[in-house]
Amino acid sequence: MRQQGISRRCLLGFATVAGSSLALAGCSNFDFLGDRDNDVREFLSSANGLTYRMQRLLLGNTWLAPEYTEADIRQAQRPNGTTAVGTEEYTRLANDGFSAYRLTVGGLVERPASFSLAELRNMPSRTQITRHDCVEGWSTIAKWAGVPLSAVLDQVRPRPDSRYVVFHCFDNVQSDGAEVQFYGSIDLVDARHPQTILAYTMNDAPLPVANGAPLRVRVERQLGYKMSKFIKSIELVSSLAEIQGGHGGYWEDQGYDWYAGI
Ligand SMILES: Nc1nc2c(c(=O)[nH]1)N[C@H]1C(S)=C(S)[C@@H](COP(=O)(O)O)O[C@H]1N2
Ligand SMILES: [Mo]
Repeated sequence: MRQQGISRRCLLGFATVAGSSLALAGCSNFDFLGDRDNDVREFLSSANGLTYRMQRLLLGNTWLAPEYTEADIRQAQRPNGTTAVGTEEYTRLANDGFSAYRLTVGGLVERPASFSLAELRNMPSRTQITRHDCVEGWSTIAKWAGVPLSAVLDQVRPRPDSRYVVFHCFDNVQSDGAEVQFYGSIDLVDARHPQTILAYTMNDAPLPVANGAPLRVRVERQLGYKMSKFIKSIELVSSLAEIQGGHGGYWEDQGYDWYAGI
């Protein structure tokens, strides 16, 4: 009975604070989150966490982003963020048409593996014409083809304790006056979503360098900054707290929301 009382109070508390940034402190119902992963608990109690939970609650996990037709492609995909990578490592790979490129996938997986572009192209593929929304306020429609991220995950078998997919990228970017490697992350729900692909073509041509060659992720239910370009490796993790600034991505470390649902 006592337990029930607490849970009703917490539910009321939850309804009252929904939409604000008040913490869900003191609710024993949510303590399981603290036991498993402290930063997740902290995240879920933030305003961004509420948006994320509400969207997942109201819309479910399986809805598809709108897809368009060839006729809707009215202009080229506008390159944004990093559009060229000057490192020696990347230049060497690019000069050789990325024939020596290998995507390494590791972290909390049963079978760490690496894949050449040819191997990725021989896996199942998905083509989709979708709208890219940048947080800066512009949108473009483009056609993307690539291997579903879920197919890659099936090969490496994420361990039960993994929660997030982290993309480590080839480009270096400025953060507080220092040079850091661009990175991003999504959860396993988005990672396994049918429209989440590792794209290697754009508008029927090999992915241009400006748009993230040789491989960039498409996460169609979120904003452009969540779609890491120039992917070098993928890491499965249980927590984002130990990676760079601890907020799950370069843009997130600069203050952007981790969940950028559209
Ligand atoms: N590695 C990397 N990925 C990135 C960025 C970046 O600077 N570096 N910019 C992001 C932003 S803000 C946007 S809008 C899209 C731009 O993709 P596009 O160049 O294909 O338009 O890439 C995202 N992914
Ligand atoms: Mo963006």
